[in-house]
Amino acid sequence: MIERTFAMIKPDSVVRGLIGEIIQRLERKGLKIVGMKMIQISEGQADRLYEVHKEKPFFKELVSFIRSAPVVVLAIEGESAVSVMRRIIGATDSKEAMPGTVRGDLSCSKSMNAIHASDSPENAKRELSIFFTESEMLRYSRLDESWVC
Ligand SMILES: Nc1nc2c(ncn2[C@@H]2O[C@H](COP(=O)(O)OP(=O)(O)O)[C@@H](O)[C@H]2O)c(=O)[nH]1
Ligand SMILES: [Mg+2]
Repeated sequence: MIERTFAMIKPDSVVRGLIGEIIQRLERKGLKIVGMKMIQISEGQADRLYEVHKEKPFFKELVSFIRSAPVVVLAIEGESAVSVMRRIIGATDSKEAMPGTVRGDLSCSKSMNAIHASDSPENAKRELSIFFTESEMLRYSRLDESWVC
């Protein structure tokens, strides 16, 4: 099923110059970028994105890290996009993330772990709505679209 998901290239990747490398991996897999912007995320947006972690001891650190430099927010569309993106990004902890995944290849720690991606279709919808209006998610066809299934 064609799904939409939310992803965010985190500040550690932005300041290391890895935006292109990460986007390239998603594009090559056949995922379609339907929305993309580079932003400084507000405290309100960070709170909403990470609301499930509000009670965690690392919450404050997480919000301050995510606001420490710009991020790139992405709306991504594709066959089973939610689970495919989670597999591409890899495990949360850089030490456990498999080689070949974004985090396995590029991330340095459990907190500075390169990229975020929604973990369920429900969260994808909720997270997309924090950063994109419906009209900011664009419609177009990729030439290889019919090959991705
Ligand atoms: N500082 C700190 N940040 C953490 C820790 N665990 C998770 N995080 C951060 O919080 C984000 C959200 O955690 P989680 O939903 O469990 O992982 P994800 O869905 O794989 O990104 C992670 O991607 C990390 O950036 C921790 O123990 N310490
Ligand atoms: Mg998560």
